[in-house]
Amino acid sequence: MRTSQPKTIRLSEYKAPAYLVDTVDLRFELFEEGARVHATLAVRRNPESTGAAAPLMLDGDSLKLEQVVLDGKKLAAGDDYEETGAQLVIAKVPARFELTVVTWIEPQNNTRLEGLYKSSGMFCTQCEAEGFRCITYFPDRPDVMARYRTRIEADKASCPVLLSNGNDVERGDLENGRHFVTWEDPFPKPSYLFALVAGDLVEKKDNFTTCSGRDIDLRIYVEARNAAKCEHALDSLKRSMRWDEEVYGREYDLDIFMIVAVDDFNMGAMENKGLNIFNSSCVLASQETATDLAFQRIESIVAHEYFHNWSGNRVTCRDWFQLSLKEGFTVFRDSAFSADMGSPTVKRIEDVTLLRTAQFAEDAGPMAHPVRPASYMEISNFYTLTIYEKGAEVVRMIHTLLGPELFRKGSDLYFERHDGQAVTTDDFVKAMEDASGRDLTQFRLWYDQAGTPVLTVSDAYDAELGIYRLTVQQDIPDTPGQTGKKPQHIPFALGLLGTDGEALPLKLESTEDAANAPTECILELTKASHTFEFHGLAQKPVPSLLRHFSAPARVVYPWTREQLVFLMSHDPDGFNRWDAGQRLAVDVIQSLIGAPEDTEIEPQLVAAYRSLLGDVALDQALVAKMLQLPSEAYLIELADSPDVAAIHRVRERVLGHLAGSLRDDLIDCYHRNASEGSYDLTPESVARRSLRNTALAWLLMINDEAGRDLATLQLQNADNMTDRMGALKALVNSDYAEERSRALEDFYEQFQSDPQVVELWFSVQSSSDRAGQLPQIQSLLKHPAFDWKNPNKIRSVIGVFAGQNLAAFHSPDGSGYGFLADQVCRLDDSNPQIAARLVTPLTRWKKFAPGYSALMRSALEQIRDKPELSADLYEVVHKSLEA
Ligand code: B3K
Ligand code: ZN
Repeated sequence: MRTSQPKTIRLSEYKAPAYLVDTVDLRFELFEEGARVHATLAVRRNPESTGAAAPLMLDGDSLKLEQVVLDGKKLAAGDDYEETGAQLVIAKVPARFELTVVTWIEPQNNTRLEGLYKSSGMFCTQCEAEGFRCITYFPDRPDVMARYRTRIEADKASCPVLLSNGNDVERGDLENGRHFVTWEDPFPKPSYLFALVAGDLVEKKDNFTTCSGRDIDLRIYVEARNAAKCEHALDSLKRSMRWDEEVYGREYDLDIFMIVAVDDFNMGAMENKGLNIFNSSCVLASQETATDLAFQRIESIVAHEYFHNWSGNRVTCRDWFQLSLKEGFTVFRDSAFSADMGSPTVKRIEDVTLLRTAQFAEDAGPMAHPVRPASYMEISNFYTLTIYEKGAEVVRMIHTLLGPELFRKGSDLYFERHDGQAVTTDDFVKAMEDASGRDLTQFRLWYDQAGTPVLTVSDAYDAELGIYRLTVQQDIPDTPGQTGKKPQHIPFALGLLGTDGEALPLKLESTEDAANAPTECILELTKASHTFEFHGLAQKPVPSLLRHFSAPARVVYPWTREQLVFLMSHDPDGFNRWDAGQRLAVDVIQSLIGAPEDTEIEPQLVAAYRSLLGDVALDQALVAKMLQLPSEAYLIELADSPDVAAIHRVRERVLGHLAGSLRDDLIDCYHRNASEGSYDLTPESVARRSLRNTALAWLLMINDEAGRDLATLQLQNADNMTDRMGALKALVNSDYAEERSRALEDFYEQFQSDPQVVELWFSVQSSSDRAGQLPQIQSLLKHPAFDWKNPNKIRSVIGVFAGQNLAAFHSPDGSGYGFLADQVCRLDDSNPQIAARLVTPLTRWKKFAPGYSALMRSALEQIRDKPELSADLYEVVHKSLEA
């Protein structure tokens, strides 16, 4: 804890480690009152590091040092070594030596959930990014890769299961009812991939035969009460393993792959070598307790962590500035996997929605940073949407530019060339260049320049010559510390539609044969402005721009509403159909903000939604997505100086108007999509449930009585959590106050013993402007199921309130901001990572209309003035106030 400014770490100051560690021998003695860690390291001077005989400097955090032994000789504090704050410094060491460090730690008191801690009675670890230093003194940086051998000793009754990375090589009983297991990981790894778990867990087993015929043991470890919730994760794991073999040629390398579910976890999951640790909510699922969304999320997170075994573990990051090397690439991989498992268009819509709503906002805010940042104070703050989602888009653009075959050649070369190494994003791009022969010099700017490019498109049609000219201008906005940016290399996918909706041939040369011309092309933008000419067109076409969202950019083009309605029903690119619908809705909503209350709502919008609701020929998963109005968060992101209350009011008015006008269509849609047969997760069934729950939500928006009865019935009869939640949400967001309270009470009564369902129950309330006003949020914090030590509970009440219940959070009296500031300050003392995440909505203060921004700023100042601010919170709060 500190009040002074934390040190800034810069990429430009990177130095190779002075010492390397070949092997790490760990012995953990686990007790109720703490743990003793014996670490023996085989260390040698790094031949590649400059400067002779530098002192040995090891990182440490919250450790009680008991002993230091160098080559068998016990060292003396002060004389031989010094403990200076966060480091253990040994001034004189030989070129090669063995060092043993004994430390005492207290996992039971570790509320930060970094290093070794306890969750529901079990010991577990989280070492990325810098948690290993909370276990022992160590050169805790990813470019120090060592082979680990880990012996765990604990009480046999309370900790029958003892796990670490690799293969178990020895086990046995000890005195006093204790036992031990020794694990050996043959693959050198950075310390952030170390993991240990010890507790009373049940094992769910399965197996997988790899492409070369090796048998792999798959195991999921959970508390006994969750034994029936592992099947989906195991199936997802097997699908991921097969997919990575087929699509990337990557085979699993150890004989055993383990997943452990942990209730208290700061994020989703962690890819520790051979021993992935998961937040329970990202792995456990059953039809009765998990929604379709949760099932999909689990599949993608299981895949993500598994894919890290190659993109992250076998080839890792040289330093934390390269984080997107593993995260961007792995998100790209898991996203392609999910697309292959379900509907690619729907997956793309989901990814782009997240990117445009949240990453674009980050990229336009005070914490904006490039995919490869140049500096940080606290690395935990850089596990961002930019590193993950924009990073994935950058890899996706390389895939688009190279095409699938050359991209695969590039990834093969990357894995082969760098196996066992800690490398940079530049090494990744270089492998892509070398394998494809393409020059990606300018493309590399995507890694270094922050900010979302704006593509302004204008066009003109020359009827006489039959030429359509399209001009695309790119501008990259200034971001903190970066101005005057260079044009980037942008793949811009495009199609042109004729009046009857036909896809027109794209002839970039007048001599080209129309019959051979493609109907979609990728234009490569490299200059500030380009004009493209399309020949042989008998009429002015309607352009379909940036198809599939081929680059993470904003497109500005003066579409008419008629053109958007046309694209909604004719664009062959499903993604752009959806996007046209979003643009139409955004345009309608924006034009109503500030207009008189009785201004007519665009009839074309109602007509478009009516035809969507009745369109049974179109992919129903796409229809379900197209029916969702743009979220308040997205409308806020798009606005300059947004007035949140006005946006909320208008959006509700439009929704109410649509629901009122389409009432009978909604009832039809509801019945048409009634559940059929037994529950399954095919895209068709998921779409069916989504459509029917959307219909219900809309009907209850207008307090329709038939809708209320349908919801009540659905809540009683549902055989799955998606339908149950759909009905509960609809009721909670209606004006039927009595039904709302009863539904919430009954639901809690039924599911109170299941933490994941209770988290859903909290979120339904905290996201609702009916059930989640501030006094109700305050009382949720006092609810017996709320737990200040559990990040999921904190997120489902405080995080959801500030991130999704926007009208209430941005209450004009500033009470929502004050509330968030209080909770952030409170949490900073126990869990700084969570505190620094939760504060995000306040950091965007500058964007909002003046009344809001002044109050947001003062809430941030309240946090800034808290005595003893963590480095995590210090960085976010100061950077936001000073940007
Ligand atoms: N690599 C982890 C994230 C660790 C976050 C540390 N603060 C999960 C993932 O991206 O797979
Ligand atoms: Zn990851």
